[in-house]
Amino acid sequence: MKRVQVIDSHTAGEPTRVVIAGGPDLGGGSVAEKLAIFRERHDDFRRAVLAEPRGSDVLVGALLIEPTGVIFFDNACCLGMCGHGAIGLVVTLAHLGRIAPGEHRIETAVGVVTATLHADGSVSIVNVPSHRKAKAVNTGGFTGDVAYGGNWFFLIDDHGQQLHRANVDALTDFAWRARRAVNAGGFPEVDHVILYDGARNFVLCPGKAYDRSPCGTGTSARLACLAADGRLAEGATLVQESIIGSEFTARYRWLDRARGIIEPTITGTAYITAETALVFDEHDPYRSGILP
Ligand code: PYC
Repeated sequence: MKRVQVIDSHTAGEPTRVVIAGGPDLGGGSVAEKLAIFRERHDDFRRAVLAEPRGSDVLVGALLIEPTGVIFFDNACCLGMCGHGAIGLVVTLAHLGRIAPGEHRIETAVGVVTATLHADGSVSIVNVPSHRKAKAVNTGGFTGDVAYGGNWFFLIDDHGQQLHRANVDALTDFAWRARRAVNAGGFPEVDHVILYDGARNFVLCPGKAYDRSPCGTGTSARLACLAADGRLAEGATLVQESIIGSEFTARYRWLDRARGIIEPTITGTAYITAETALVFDEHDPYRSGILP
């Protein structure tokens, strides 16, 4: 029987499963190079760790690349960056006694981010450079901005939907159709959709699960749009609320104002929920997860 050691946490309600031992050998090289090998040769591992019967669609995986690198993945694919997941990783490393309050460098597949573990347990992530690619894209009856914050997003303010938790089925259906429309409309890279109602958002992730947190990379993309439109000043605080009412705070600084590139900082809190070993029995027909 193979065993994989994991620590589960949630950040603002969104779960992260950090694989701390028993992951596949991805050789030497950068995290981006390791991600390419993970994607190509170890998709069964991604599924086995996250899919039913061991996991659920909501879980986001984080494969720890010692000492502080990480590959993020979800029920559908690998993610470039993950804001809530990075906060969960930092709290996990602190829980293991491997890091102390202060600043830490985390290498992700799309660049290095800087995490600060504060004395009160909250975590700030200085994310990868973020920008808006296209404003007011109108496609298939949906209008929104396309922006990058470590992942690609279609951000919609004008949608006529009720952003309440009781309405997640309808929101999921709407956002899924919006994703198809924006992909068909010339933005195949977009795999997340966000709907806004004031401070609150609804985020649909690539595998059709909705983000219980306000989404760190999505909030970074939002900051890039607000900055480009002059709707939020450099250094000012944005409070971003999720569909379940949890919050991140966020701010940005300009990296290149002429090109609309910002450096976002996202702050949130994570809590450990489990320390466990996943067991893979070679006789179990569903050891690699139930395929969709
Ligand atoms: O917090 O960046 C994030 C995120 C991406 C997908 C789920 N959460």
